Amino acid sequence: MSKVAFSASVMCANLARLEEDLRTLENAGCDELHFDIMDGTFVPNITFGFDFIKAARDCCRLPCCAHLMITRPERYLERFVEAGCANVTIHVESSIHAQRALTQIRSLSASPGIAINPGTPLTKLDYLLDYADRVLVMTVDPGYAGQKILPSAFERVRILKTNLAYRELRTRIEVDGNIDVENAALLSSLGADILVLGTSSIFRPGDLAENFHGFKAALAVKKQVV
Ligand code: S6P
Ligand code: MG
Repeated sequence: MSKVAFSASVMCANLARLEEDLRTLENAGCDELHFDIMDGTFVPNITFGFDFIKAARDCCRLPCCAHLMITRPERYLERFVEAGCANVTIHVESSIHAQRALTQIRSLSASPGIAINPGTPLTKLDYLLDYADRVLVMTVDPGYAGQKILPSAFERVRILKTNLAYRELRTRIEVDGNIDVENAALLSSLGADILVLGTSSIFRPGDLAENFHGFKAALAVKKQVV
């Protein structure tokens, strides 16, 4: 089983002491930061803008990844890269010309990702996989932290992994939503490469660094039995 990467969901951090939380994550060995960008239209919730990402970027050296849950994301790709995002992920449901948007992200020297909602057939990705470095498989309907995983997530990751292997693509699979130890172990055994860590794993009562190390250790143990 290959090594998984850990992407911390910033919307789940303590925003009143953001700098402290981000430095803690960096020192603990987290791989990247996951920024959920919501516009109140594509999803019912509203979150961060460019200035927030810039401020967070200045607090630590972790790569910043934008998960754009916004309508017509192509309007803002340049702004997110300019704000410091190393990866920009758009939703297949929100962009009519997704291939063009993914190509634009790459031309801006950022890494393109394509996200897909639980209710969208995986076949929608067929002609886009060649243009993305990662596929973000939503394991809950997007909009909020603290939801329960949808059981279809497991089969979707398995099918996607098989499809990528058949096509000899190295596109990474990221999973997002209720990634607790059990789900993380199973999803990574099925092919998930990047785990988004939120309230189900590290952002819970207790010390953030200890929660992170505890999650990693518990996952390593769990992976031996799945
Ligand atoms: C949800 C968003 C996610 C959440 C994260 C929360 O729309 O895309 O990135 O922030 O999944 O994690 P958890 O463990 O609370 O579900
Ligand atoms: Mg997300």
